[in-house]
Amino acid sequence: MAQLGNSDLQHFRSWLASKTPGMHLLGMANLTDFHLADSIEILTRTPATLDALLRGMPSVWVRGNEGTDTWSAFDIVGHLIVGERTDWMPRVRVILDSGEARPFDPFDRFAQERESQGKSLEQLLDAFARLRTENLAALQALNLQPEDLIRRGTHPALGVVTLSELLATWAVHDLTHVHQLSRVMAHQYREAVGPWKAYLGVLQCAGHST
Ligand code: NI
Repeated sequence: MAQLGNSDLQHFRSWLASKTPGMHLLGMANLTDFHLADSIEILTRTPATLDALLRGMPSVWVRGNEGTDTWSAFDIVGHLIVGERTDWMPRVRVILDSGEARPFDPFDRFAQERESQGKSLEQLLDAFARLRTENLAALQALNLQPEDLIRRGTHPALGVVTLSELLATWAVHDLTHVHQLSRVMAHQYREAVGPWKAYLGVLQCAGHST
């Protein structure tokens, strides 16, 4: 088979993209790896995922954490609520309104301790689902175009970021906390599994942030 030259390959890719809009072209590590619709598929499902996993569960699974100053499932849902209220869509708006000129407000990673106090897990799951629905409606209403996705903003610690990076991070932040939930819940049976602990990857999982 004849080797494709670089320009042939470029040509082939543009042809393919024109035939299959939104198709993920493997190996192109840039904006084309991000598709807003794909991210929205995750963002839409997370409230139902957490609801199915946690609603009505006994307190060992809801309130158990990994030790002093670590988060339980209850804390994680509270943290996701704070993100919906103060982080994701507010930062989208900062990028669209002010670009790099105005840095984002820092994310308060401890706000849920105050805000979740006195609430039930069920109330938090309901609040998360409602806020996520509202935020996704607001996101869709912006009708973002490809040229919007490369717009830039300023993260207070990370420096310049793009709108597509922010939106991709919103989805992967959900996955991070689904991962964390699995780990925190598994931790409650760290000893109960006895010698099988050695085979259970989730019990060896460490070294990443909450
Ligand atoms: Ni987080």
